[in-house]
Amino acid sequence: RGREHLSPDQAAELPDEDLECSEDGDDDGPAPSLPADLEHVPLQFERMSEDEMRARARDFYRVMDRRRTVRAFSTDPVPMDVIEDLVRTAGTAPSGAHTEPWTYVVVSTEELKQQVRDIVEQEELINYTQRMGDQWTTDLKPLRTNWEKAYLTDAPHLILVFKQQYSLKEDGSRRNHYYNELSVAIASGLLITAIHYAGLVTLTSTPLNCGPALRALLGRPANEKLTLLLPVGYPAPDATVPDLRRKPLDDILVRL
Ligand code: IYR
Repeated sequence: RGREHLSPDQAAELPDEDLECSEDGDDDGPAPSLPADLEHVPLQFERMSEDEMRARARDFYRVMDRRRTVRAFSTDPVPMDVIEDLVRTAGTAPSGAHTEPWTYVVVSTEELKQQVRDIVEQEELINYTQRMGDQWTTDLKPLRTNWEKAYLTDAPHLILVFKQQYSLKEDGSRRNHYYNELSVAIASGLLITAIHYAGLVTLTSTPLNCGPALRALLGRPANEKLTLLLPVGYPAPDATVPDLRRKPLDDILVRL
């Protein structure tokens, strides 16, 4: 009868027995990926005063407005337990149907960082000279980027962000990861925020055409696709950044 495609109004017109799920689990349609009897518990939430809210909103904006993308890294070490908390923060992001479709691969050894750099530079040389085209490379000129990626070996850690497009259930069937692209993008925003808040810097690099080679190098499965590569560390003492200005509020906010 395909009653799973009925609207609630149409379903309400059916006799009750037509709507009852059979209990035997044989032919009563798909089972949810989360437990069917998942408990709902009281929300832990404390309201703050409007004054406190205002102060915190302003303070956090001031903190985040100092974030800059940095391309020159110090080789100074950063403790791994700090990186672990940054990844924990990324893992607090909302995700489609709570599928948590992300894997964070942290590369911290000189050998592996060099291998990542070799793969990325080999592709970026082709990207800059052949794939990206005149307009794209011209648009990037003011930012002074090029195919050379010293930050990939200078930064103490590289976080490679993989999106899981699906996962495999125990019976081998695929579990759909709804909105995996958007979920990982939201989580990446949290990760970048956490890196900055912890007093470190990063660069949202998107190594074009490097996904399959890096996935193979790092031994990640076929359901995972590389979306971002974030070097994490301190800025080099002589690091510079382009003198960019952010759009004023009235250019990004529409009040209706
Ligand atoms: N992936 C290249 C190119 C690049 C593209 C954009 I759009 C940027 O904002 C910056 C760089 C690279 O990492 O150099």
